[in-house]
Amino acid sequence: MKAPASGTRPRPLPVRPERRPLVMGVVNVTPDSFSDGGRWLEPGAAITHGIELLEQGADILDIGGESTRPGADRPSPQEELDRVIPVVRALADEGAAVSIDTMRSGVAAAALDAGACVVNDVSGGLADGKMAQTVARSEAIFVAMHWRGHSHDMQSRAVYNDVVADVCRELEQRAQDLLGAGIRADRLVLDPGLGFAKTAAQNWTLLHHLDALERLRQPVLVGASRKSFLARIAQRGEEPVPAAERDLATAAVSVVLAQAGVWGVRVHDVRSTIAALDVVAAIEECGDSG
Ligand code: PMM
Repeated sequence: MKAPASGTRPRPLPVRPERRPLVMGVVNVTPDSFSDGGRWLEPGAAITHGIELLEQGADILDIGGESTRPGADRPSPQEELDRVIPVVRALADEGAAVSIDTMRSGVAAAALDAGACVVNDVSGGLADGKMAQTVARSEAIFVAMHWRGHSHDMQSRAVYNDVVADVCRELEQRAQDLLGAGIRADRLVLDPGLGFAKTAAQNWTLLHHLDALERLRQPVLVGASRKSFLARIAQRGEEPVPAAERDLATAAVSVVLAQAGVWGVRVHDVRSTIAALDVVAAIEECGDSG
């Protein structure tokens, strides 16, 4: 008898552990992502990498086939499908909670069918008018990120009166539209979109005011990992710290995010963030025992 397609199996949704955020490990199946472009472009390499991240403690694997670094060109829909679907299917079949990082409803639908249980859309559904209904028809969690436009000109949109108030207002509007389109409130996660139409100073300001995001009353996911605003942390000399060497700074941000009570953190190096989150959990636990 033929095995059922992955998408027809019941898939438990990731639930935040009591003492730490969920850890979403990044698997970029792209030639050009800013921190790891090309390393996991072959499906076999991406699958092996995903399994390594699971072994390191990732709760969710976020599979993406389109680089969103400033100035990046978009792959065709078929190219994106060809990159991500074999990887989604293989990792879902391994039992992983798989997230598909896409702005295209067709890619989201194919990934859900292949076993994904989270749709992570950096445009929050704005780039494709069919995204909200596609996700609403499924049982999946939808991560809606704050977004002001595609990568080629997004940095010109980093203009705010008050970055915290403006991002919160725009995210709140997005949440209302998505809930109106049928996405369930208990399946909607919001993300401030660090680095997307934001300067380094604006990213730091958002991290300083995480309480404002928590007031939106939806779970919050934050992706700070290896982003260029971390390039000055631990810099010695003239050269900014290269992307692959920003994991300690990323883990420090994960601590701050955990202390703010976020739902999830999206990181490339799972090991260092898990160690950092274990420290936060151990301190909280000892508070309980007096
Ligand atoms: N950042 C990137 C890609 N996808 N998704 C969410 N929800 N939040 C983010 O901050 C985010 C994302 C860009 O980083 P990458 O190119 O290293 O994946």
